[in-house]
Amino acid sequence: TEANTIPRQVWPEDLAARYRSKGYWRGETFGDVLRARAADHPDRLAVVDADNRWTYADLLARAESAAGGYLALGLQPGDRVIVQIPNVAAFFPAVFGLFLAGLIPVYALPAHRQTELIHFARRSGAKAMVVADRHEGFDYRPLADLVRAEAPAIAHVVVIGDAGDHIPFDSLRAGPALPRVDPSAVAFLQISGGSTGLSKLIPRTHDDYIYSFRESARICGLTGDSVYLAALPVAHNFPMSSPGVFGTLHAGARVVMAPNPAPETAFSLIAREGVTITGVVPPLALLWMQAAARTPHDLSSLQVLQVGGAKFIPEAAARVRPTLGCTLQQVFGMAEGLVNYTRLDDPEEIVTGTQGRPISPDDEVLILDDNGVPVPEGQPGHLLTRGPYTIRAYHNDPGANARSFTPDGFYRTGDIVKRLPGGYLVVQGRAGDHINRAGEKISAEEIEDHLLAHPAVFDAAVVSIPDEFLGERSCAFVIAAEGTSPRASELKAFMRGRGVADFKVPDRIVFVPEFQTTAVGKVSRNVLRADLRSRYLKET
Ligand code: J2J
Repeated sequence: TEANTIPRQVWPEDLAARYRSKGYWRGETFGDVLRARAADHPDRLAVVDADNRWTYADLLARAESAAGGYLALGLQPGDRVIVQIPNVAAFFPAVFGLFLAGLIPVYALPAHRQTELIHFARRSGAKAMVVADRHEGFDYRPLADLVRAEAPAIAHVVVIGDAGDHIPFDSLRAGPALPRVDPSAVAFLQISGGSTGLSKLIPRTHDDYIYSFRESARICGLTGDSVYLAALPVAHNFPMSSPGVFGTLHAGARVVMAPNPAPETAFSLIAREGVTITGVVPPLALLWMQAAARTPHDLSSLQVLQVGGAKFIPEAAARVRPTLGCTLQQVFGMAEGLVNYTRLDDPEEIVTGTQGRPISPDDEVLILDDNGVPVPEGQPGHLLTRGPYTIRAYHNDPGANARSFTPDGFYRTGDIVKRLPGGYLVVQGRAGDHINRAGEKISAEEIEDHLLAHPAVFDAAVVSIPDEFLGERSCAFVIAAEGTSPRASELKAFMRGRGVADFKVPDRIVFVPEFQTTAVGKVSRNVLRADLRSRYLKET
């Protein structure tokens, strides 16, 4: 496919008919959801941040203005628009405006830098960007300029706040009628964690994604009185949809945007806004549990703490209720689709010892050995899945599609899991070669390629090493080019200078004289990485 084709996501006709007849896909768009909530209870608070408190009616009005304004710029329904917006209320009018106009957001993380953004721009054929002015000390406007210089198809940069030379978001005004939007069409492109090479683009439809967060909201017990704290960056699939901010708005409840997930910030918002539910990654859960002992803030409104994105060990899981006084919910999900939850009324050993069970009765889960044969219940194997909200293909990436999907449409998650009675899954590990650093997925290959671009690097291999706090850290083994002796700090600075998300810079760099392997002939990178890990990191 060409970068300029409109993203598609297609299920076989029989399955699509089944998902519709079961009521999973209801032919609703994001725009329909917002319009319905604004009609049901216009005056209820929808979104709160440090500067704004917007009702559902406010939110719809702002989104409609934005939608008209985007189209008046000359953008056409189906065009892709990169969105790089941190946790501020304006995220919602910005993206609902795109949805109402039939435009397709491509969600970048606030941590992404020009290397990642240029890749998203080229791969998606994006025509515009919507960014914040500054957030937490970083200015997103010069970054947008860098991206635009390398991806000239980006004709417009819209800025929330002080726009400088760009288009102020607040200047966008409703114009002629908005288009009809097809609920079975792709609504947005989400970014994959990236197991091999660069991040892939994940096309999610209105029908499939709305099903996933509507059902998530039900499983997580959301009502119109719930208050969800977005502590993680909302561009992540977990705080976006499990049930996340969209599940919260679907339930007609209130979203509170935390500018960062530090305990001081989160706890004061929990107390002030009466937050009932939030979601964090395991390292944050550990930090929060520690900080809760000394906080002056009243956390008693908090009913549910969701933990996901990386493995939460049972010992830590058991401490959630004693320290925070709320119910733990484990969440094991992926931006490609499948999401598992422990249920709020599950017994303690399920909640602390498993990563939950799928959302849908129509989530098909296969657990296979290395030869593709199903393993007996309770045995670990490769997790494959398909279902009413799991993608069948990445956008514009035939190579990744051939690797990541079986001919009958199962997604190869790369996770090693075992299944317990009742369909509960326990994550055992991973087959692929990414590093899960505090829930941020880092592709070893992508980092190796960055290091190899340095003239003093002859070869590089990146592996994960266990970390008590982060879960995993990244370690790069480097062979220096002949006659050079680079320092670790120099290579780290080099990577930062290339404009990549800071979490991708290796935590540790170990210089080795050679990559000696016992195998003969061409050695796969996986074997090489495993060998390096066992030779140099046994003691750590
Ligand atoms: C172990 N590994 C986990 C868990 C994800 C909800 C929650 C998380 C994500 C997410 C998400 C894990 N225990 N509880 O999209 O909607 C690892 C697995 C998985 C990969 C997906 C959601 N929860 N993981 O983390 O696309 O390896 O989504 O395949 O970022 O994270 O990463 P991502």
